[in-house]
Amino acid sequence: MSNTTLSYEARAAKHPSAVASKLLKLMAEKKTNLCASLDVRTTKEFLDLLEKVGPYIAVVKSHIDIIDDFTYEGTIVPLLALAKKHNFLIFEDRKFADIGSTVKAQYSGGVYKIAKWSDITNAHSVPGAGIVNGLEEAAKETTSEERGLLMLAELSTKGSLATGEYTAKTVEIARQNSQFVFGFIAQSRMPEQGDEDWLILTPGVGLDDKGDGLGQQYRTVDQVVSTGTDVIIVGRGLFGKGRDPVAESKRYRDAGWAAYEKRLA
Ligand code: BMP
Repeated sequence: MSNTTLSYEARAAKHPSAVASKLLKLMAEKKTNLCASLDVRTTKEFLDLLEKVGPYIAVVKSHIDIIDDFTYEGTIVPLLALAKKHNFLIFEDRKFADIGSTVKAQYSGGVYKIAKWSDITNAHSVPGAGIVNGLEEAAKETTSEERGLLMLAELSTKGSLATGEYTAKTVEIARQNSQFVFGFIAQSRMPEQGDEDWLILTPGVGLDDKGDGLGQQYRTVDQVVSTGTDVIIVGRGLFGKGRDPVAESKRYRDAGWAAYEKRLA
């Protein structure tokens, strides 16, 4: 049976990655496959939005380096408290892309210390498999908490170069460490061998817009879930100009859940 027709609970029970298992369980319990991408410029906007959408999401995705007034105490400590209160995972969308030794330092150190607080992060495959090893070492040396990595196999943007051979090679890299790497940022299902169960998290999801004038391309919730997406990533569709984040996060949660149930049936 293909993973897309298995329930999140069934996949949680057999997944080799502890982070993936936790996420699948959480989605089943909370009945949501929504990841909110909150790309805002201040800690206050970020936390206020998160307090509103928290009950409806499985994951929050951050770009922590665009927050002007970032501090560990002021931004991360309350973020961790909200994650506990509303039961969601944290995904820092860092898109690492350097040699293993450099990403190791970038993931654990600097101002942001991402490995310390983010359950999930992601990486480009362009440097080859060393990037995964560097990140995994950093996670192990930084924390005893479970950490997971997503590889960027495809992008949502117009003219993306991550296609064909590049995407196929990205899956091969993931395969070399399929515990730490538990899935992909992608627009479609990736090939699975044996017991493999890649989680597919898909950005470029919007119910009202087609694009943003800067290369972003939106597909609907039904389109992405029916083609294999496990988690929908929605940003401006939730909190863009004139939008009510509570109403929109309920709307995307309901659409995401209905599409998932349709896929199971
Ligand atoms: P929005 O829904 O507002 O367009 O935001 C999409 C989010 O997903 C952004 O944070 C962007 O960095 C991220 N993203 C994307 O849009 N396409 C990709 O292929 C990969 C991404 O991480």
